[in-house]
Amino acid sequence: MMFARSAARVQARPPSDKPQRGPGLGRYAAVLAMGLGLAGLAAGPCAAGALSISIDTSALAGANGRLDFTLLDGDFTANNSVTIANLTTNGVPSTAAPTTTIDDSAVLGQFLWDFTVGTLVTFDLSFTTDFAGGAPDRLTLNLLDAGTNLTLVDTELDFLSDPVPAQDALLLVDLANGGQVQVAKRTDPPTQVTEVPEAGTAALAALALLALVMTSKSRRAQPRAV
Ligand SMILES: [Ca+2]
Ligand SMILES: [Ca+2]
Repeated sequence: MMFARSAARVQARPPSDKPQRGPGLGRYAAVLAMGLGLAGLAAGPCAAGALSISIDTSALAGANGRLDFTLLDGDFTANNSVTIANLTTNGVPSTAAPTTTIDDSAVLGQFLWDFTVGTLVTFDLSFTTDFAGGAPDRLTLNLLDAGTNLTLVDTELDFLSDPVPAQDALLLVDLANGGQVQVAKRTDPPTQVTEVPEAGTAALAALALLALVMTSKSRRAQPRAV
């Protein structure tokens, strides 16, 4: 009969004016959203030091091209590397491009890849972003004429007076603070460079958005105290 008395005491309690709020989905969603948001902020604009790039080379189709990935040391410390992976084109490559890592241990790291230009080039970059002070190390991507080594594209990314100079770059990545990325916006002939969000970063953002939506719905569904 102990159970019966306990049940009676519970029933005898006056009902609370305040709605009873359990842990609920909303609280977990809020914690998840906060965690994902903080993770995203900590990762910075180039989360995990990785990029996927596509270049529309339609205006140069048929040219004898050379992609020039150059990593120049800016902080006088051997502390960074860049890996180029999944480099493909619908043109005619001179060789299948292997996954290649260049570094700044000899001041300049360089990877050249020749191909008959088609309409599209795509590749993935991953890189470290150590910075010892002074000028950041800089990755520069140029599209050159393989016969003359002169640029095939005039771009606005001309920084000849920078500590680590660049000219007519299609892409620049300064290896500090998570990676400062610049893609060419004004190109002649038109050569659109598109930075595709890294898959992991996009998934993180989608999860954070989903968690925020769940939080909002949960709060709307809860009864309001009067
Ligand atoms: Ca360096
Ligand atoms: Ca220029």
